[in-house]
Amino acid sequence: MANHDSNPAAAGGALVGAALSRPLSQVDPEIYETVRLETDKQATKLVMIASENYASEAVLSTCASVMSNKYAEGYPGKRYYGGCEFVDMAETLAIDRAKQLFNVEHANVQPHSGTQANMGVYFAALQPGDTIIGMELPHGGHLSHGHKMSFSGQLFNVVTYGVNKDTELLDYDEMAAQAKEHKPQIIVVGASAYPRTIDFARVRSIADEVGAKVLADIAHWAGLVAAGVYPNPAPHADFVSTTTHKTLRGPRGGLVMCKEEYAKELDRKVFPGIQGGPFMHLIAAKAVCFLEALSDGFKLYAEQIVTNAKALGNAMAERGYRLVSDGTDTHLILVDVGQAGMTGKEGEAWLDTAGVVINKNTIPFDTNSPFVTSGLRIGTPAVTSRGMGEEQMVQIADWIHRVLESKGDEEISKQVRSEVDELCHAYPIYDWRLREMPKLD
Ligand code: DSN
Repeated sequence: MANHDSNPAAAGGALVGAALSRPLSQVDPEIYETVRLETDKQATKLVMIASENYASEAVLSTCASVMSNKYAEGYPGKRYYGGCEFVDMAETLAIDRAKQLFNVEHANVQPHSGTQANMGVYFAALQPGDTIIGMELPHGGHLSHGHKMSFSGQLFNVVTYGVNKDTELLDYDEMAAQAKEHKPQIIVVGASAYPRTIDFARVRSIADEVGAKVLADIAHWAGLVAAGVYPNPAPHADFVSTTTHKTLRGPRGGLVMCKEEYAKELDRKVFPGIQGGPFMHLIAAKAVCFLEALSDGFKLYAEQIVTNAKALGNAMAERGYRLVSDGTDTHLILVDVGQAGMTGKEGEAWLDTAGVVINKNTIPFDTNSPFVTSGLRIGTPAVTSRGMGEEQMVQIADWIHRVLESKGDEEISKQVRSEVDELCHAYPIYDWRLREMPKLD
């Protein structure tokens, strides 16, 4: 047994040994309080930001595990560090499960985020100055698909496509025309605020006509794809990228997949091209998430996400709101609140006070800036994780309507806030954490 009395550092009260086991509440009461407040908020408000979810306790506890301490630059069996035998096991499990889940030839589980997953693809398939085609941000696209503020818009020549003005559905004819004219090296398809399915076979044939590769970014739909309730682009795309924390309900992180022919180059570009040491705690947690997503229960969960989004959309439409593209096939609805005489910014703030957390979002051809917007993006992944169903979606639509119609009236917001609180208590999540996180004196 080690004799701590003989260790001058331990004897002097230095932060070593058992002193590293002090609880957060003692070590850093200020950060403890932020975690406690965030926990309380997530437990008692309706989280309806379409890109958020509640990861399982198994996923969260893996994120908080000692895997975080380990350096493992390289890939399983080919590391630049000793002592990698257990993280190798975890990463291999994550890779095998990702391949099974999305039916792909190759998976790299190391990207720290979705943007880094996309960066790995661009660097593997493009040279600076090459041309990419991506969806316009106000039409539902993503910054990393070529926005001028992102590296993707700065390093590459970017051409965009959008949705049809009348139908608000992806305009494949425009994509094809742009591809013919600009001869891109990659067509990027994927979106953060597009409520409909994408015809990946059609994108493939547009790409084939001009000799382009296809990158399908399924960050928003990954859980739905895994469960078979959204089309899988894998048979049609050269590369598939995603995050793991949205509908897939895993830890915060990225994942990138490809056909075998690109595997070596893609791996090289992820590490050492754009990243250093992989986050082994998150990779282990991704493995847990993929295992969960392979279960029959997850399929039922994903189906319910879409059923709930449809129910919410119908209930909003019945209350007079216009939905972009007239509905949804996915986990989110995009509500045109400009038509109802308010901005997205106002709606977001009013609803937050009433306990419904959503985000303002541009709608196609929006005349307001991204900081103001005419739309609200509302998603069902997190409330579905709480076990809520169609009945609760109608109730939520009613609350949203009451708050928006009253333009955030204080009394109505207070009333709705208390009703939201009651519903959240009836559908608890992480209540174990609330019990374990008492307010400090
Ligand atoms: N920021 C994410 C979203 O909310 O959709 C996309 O990366």
